[in-house]
Amino acid sequence: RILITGAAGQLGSELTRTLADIYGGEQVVATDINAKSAHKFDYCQFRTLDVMDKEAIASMVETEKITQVYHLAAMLSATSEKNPLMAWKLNIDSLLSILELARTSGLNKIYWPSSIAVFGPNTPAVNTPQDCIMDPNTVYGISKLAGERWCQYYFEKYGVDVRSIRYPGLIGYKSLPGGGTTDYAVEIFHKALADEHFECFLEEDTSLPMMYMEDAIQATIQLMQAPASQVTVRSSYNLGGISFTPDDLYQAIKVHHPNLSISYHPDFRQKIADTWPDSIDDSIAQKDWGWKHKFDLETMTKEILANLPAQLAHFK
Ligand code: VAH
Repeated sequence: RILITGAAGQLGSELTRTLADIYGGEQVVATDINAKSAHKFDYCQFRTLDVMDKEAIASMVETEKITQVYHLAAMLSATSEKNPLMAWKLNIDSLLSILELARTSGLNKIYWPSSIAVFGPNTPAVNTPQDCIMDPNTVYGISKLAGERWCQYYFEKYGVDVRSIRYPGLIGYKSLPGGGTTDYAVEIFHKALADEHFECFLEEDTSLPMMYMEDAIQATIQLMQAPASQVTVRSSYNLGGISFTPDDLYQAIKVHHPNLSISYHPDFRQKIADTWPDSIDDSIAQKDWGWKHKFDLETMTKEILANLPAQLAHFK
């Protein structure tokens, strides 16, 4: 059976649904620290779980007969800059608890998300390679880089089958914007539907690697279903999709919502975004497990604008 931590988060709320669709709701135990999230998971099992409580994780793995863990609970880049030591503890201590559990109690597969945030100011910014200089200077990026090293260590030293993807900025319509630097690209859609003015916290020409959530979910499933022999990267796979600037996204949305207006007010998140690449080389993921992204800026924009209105009712 599958345990998901941080199931109520941006990635979790969509990945949990896909895992339940594939394996059946009975096989999926969604967990989150926020008990109020329970209503979102009527299609599978839900339990509250604080990933900082390693005993609680261990006993849940035992009682629920868990064989795989998707460990998604984490603090994202912007929030982490406001709580550096808490972010480090949450992001790393919880990962180590789960890697240790996999080592000692034989969980047969672990998934853990990394991020393009592992790259830093001296990383080649265009078509960033799988292996290159990685000098993150954000708390989130430091924690994700350290996490990748721990994943590779537990695979090489103990044979733990842990797999990971360096996600670009993920954009979906099923969760509200959170503490991510790329969440401007979620927020703008909500403003477009309300025909409002969007105050963007990044500069208009800040190009970042981004991906529609459905592509990210498919990549995750493909990686987790690939035979172990095909998984040649045990730190974390580069994954590329589309790269765009806030102005590119604004123009793509404006085609459908001409009343949307925008102004640019860069804040502390601009400094985070400035250290991240413009585009990613994901040729190894393509070769190892047949990765291919489906959505481009136009098709993603259409898909979100078509589905967000009905979803808004769920956010009330
Ligand atoms: C963040 N959405 O902004 C996440 C992601 C590449 C960005 O890691 O923190």
